[in-house]
Amino acid sequence: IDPDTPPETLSERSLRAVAQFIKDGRAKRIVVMTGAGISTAAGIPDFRSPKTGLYHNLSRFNLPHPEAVFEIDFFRTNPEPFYLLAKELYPGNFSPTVSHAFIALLAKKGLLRMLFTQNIDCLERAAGVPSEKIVEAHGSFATQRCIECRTEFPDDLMREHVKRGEAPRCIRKGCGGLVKPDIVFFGEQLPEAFYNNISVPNTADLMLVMGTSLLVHPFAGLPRRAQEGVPRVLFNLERVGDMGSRADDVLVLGDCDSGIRKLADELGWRDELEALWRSI
Ligand code: CNA
Repeated sequence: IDPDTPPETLSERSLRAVAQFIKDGRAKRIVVMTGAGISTAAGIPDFRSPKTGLYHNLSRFNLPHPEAVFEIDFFRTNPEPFYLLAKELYPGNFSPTVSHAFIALLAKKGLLRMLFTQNIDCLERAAGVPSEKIVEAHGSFATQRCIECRTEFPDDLMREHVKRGEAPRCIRKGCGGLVKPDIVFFGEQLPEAFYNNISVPNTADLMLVMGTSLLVHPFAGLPRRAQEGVPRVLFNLERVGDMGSRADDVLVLGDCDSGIRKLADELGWRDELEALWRSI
């Protein structure tokens, strides 16, 4: 889009105009979409960032290709790389970022319609976003089950195995199948909650897209569901997907915590945000 194209809804394509839109009470059904980029500041590597991303660092596992660690067929015969990774990523080892806290603040103010996250680190919950407002599109480490007979596996035993970097086996007598956290591997169905809520973005009055490469489908299709004229704001190191192609898109390129703090400043919420973040 020509950067000179005037927006339909915002007064201008800027963070200040987005803040004014919220302050005017015109954004009451905010839909947020997040990816690994909102957790890198917490110390969790993302997938694709050069040098620091997981794909880059998986080379030490001798995988046929980096994505194999999240492929069910590879896992069946070789679960160790996944469990070594799980040991690093396991919830409890990391604290939410100020970007996570901002989403919790939106919920507290009654402005969050829904958060769709691709992350499996549970940091949104840890930040205080109510669970009924979260769609964990790629599942999470919160529960786990046998990949053969689907029998659930106890949380405490799982924690012990992950701590040791060992793959647990099914507890059902005679099964012995491998146990995997309920995170979505390549080629697996997304959770029902994703499909049950897939129309929610169509009803958003403001969309915030944060820290995602928008490369993994079907999640990557969600921002396109916003109605024409609904402002969409991207907080990311780089431009992704079709963000920036609509007249009311605002691109906030850089690290998302800085972008979020700028928005909080424009909203006059900065002190409240920092206090909430500190209290987590
Ligand atoms: P990705 O493909 O690795 O993309 C991350 C995006 O975030 C890239 O566009 C980066 O440029 C950007 N980015 C990185 N750091 C920052 C930052 N500080 N501020 C702003 N932008 C930043 O990750 P996606 O989430 O898009 O890919 C989907 C995969 C990644 C999902 O299936 C996740 O389960 C999976 N994943 C999750 C985690 C986690 O739970 N924290 C970690 C690694 C991978």
